[in-house]
Amino acid sequence: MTSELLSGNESVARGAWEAGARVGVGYPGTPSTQALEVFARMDDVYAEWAPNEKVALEVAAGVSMGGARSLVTMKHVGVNVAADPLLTLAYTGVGGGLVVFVADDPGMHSSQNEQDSRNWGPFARIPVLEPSDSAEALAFTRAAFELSERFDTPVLVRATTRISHSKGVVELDGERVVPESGDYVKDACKWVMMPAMARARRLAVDARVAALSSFAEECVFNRAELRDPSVGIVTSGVCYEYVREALPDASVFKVGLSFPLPAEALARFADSVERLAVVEEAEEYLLGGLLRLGLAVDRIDLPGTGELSPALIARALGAEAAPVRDRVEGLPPRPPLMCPGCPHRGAYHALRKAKAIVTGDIGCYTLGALAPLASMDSCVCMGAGVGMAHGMRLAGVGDDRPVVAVIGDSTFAHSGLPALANLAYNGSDATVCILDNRITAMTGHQENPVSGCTLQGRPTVEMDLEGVCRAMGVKRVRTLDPHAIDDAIAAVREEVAAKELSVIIFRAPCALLIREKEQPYAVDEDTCTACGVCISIGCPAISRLEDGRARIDITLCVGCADCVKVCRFSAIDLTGPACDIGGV
Ligand SMILES: Cc1ncc(C[n+]2csc(CCOP(=O)(O)OP(=O)(O)O)c2C)c(N)n1
Repeated sequence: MTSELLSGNESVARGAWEAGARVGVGYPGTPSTQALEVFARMDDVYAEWAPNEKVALEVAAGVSMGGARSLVTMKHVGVNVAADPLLTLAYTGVGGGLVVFVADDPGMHSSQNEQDSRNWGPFARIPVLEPSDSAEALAFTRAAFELSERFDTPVLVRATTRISHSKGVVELDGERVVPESGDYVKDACKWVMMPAMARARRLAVDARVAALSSFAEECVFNRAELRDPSVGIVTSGVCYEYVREALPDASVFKVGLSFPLPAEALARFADSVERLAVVEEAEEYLLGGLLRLGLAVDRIDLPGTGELSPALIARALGAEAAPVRDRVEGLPPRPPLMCPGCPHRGAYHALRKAKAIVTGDIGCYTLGALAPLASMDSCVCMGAGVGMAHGMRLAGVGDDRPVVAVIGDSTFAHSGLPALANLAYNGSDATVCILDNRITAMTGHQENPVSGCTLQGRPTVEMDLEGVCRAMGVKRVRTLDPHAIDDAIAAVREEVAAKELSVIIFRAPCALLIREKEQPYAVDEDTCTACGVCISIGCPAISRLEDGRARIDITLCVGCADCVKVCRFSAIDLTGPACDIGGV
């Protein structure tokens, strides 16, 4: 028997592979991304990045209708995007097994909100499996495909950051078994969801939930662990591990199938303990479920947002908390910043010069909201900035200061396309800047429709962004290199003055795609006037000395020369030899 240390994401990939999934499709999003990247490298599978989660799920739905098994991956907010097909696929059911892996982010380490994907279970009426460690991530994912076919339903496997990113020992003795995929059989009553058929399928959904509820009672993924009867804790996911660490003697009901909940097994557990409590992160999903079952739950004082820890749980239940290692004091803060050489910096400098109100979006360029650039005014969800620029103009904003949307290339392909179509269709006069760095940088360099390469490394077409914008009816479309800072400033000024919809495509590769580091720059201390302009572009390689003059750290400088171009006193010049920073 071989065992390996695997992360939860790697285990999900392995579970899908063992279950014979032939296709994996998803859209990147921390903490889920690695699951599909790992799956894509496995033997005998096909995997692709879709431009967004809705398309990913629809591709998988086609695979399923065609009789084969497929894995879909996304982060929690991705399910919002995929919700339209998901809620109706709950009606159609599946052909080949269809498993959606979703990773939530309690504490919002890398997300704009903290929603709990377990709620899709009762909302869509589909089963939700919730692993507590890597070994379960493998086993639950593999089992999810069987459940999907047995109950004719998509199945959600829900992880959180700690499950996705922590490693645990996993036995790798499972073989890959690819089920025979049957021929596609035309069946309009199952696959064509128009009202007459949907009404009938709606009843099938209820029958399925009833069958799943009976199954939940004997499902081995739900487990009552009876120890000290004075307290019984109902928990799931990573919180199970925390509870075991904080209160090793407590009785625990470990929920593995989070929807539907096993009503009778939970009632028996409640009867066997004196005090019933629930431990879960950032949501009251289990608590709500238990209260709806009529169980008397003792509400304990845990934070309603963010991640839990064994210490927090011990304290809330009046137990002795094991000593925890505190943060190391005195470390310098490390605010998130765009990398040295990042092409987004030039675009923001130009926008700031134009005093633009910037409706923003999600990607590395969201960091433009932070000091010293402080040049982005909103960030809601992927694609939102383009529509919001139009809305700001409708509200009458922008007569004295221009309204400009910024959006990255991956985000433009994800959900910027329909938003820009709206601006063209409805005659908006906003300016949209597409920050095209050729890659989905924020989530770790995933390929996307502009990159010219697929997830499995095949060369492919690059989306013609200029052509797409023109085809939508945008007449003013121009492309420039954001490192040409004076041109960028001039272009932004001209386009915002045009009083007509315009698109500026700022195109330069992500600094981390460039393997060769250019010769670094240095500040001439005698010429520097301490004006602070180079500091204001927010390059991590530039810092301010005590007397206000600037200093460049040559180990960080990649020689992009953005600072040289903004310095009005010619105080920055080349220094030292070019050096190789190695691969990225
Ligand atoms: C619906 C949704 N899916 C996925 C994500 C995760 N995510 C955040 S930004 C981003 C894309 C960033 O790429 P791009 O727009 O090219 O900008 P870059 O980071 O390269 O500057 C992704 C996938 C998200 N926040 N929301």
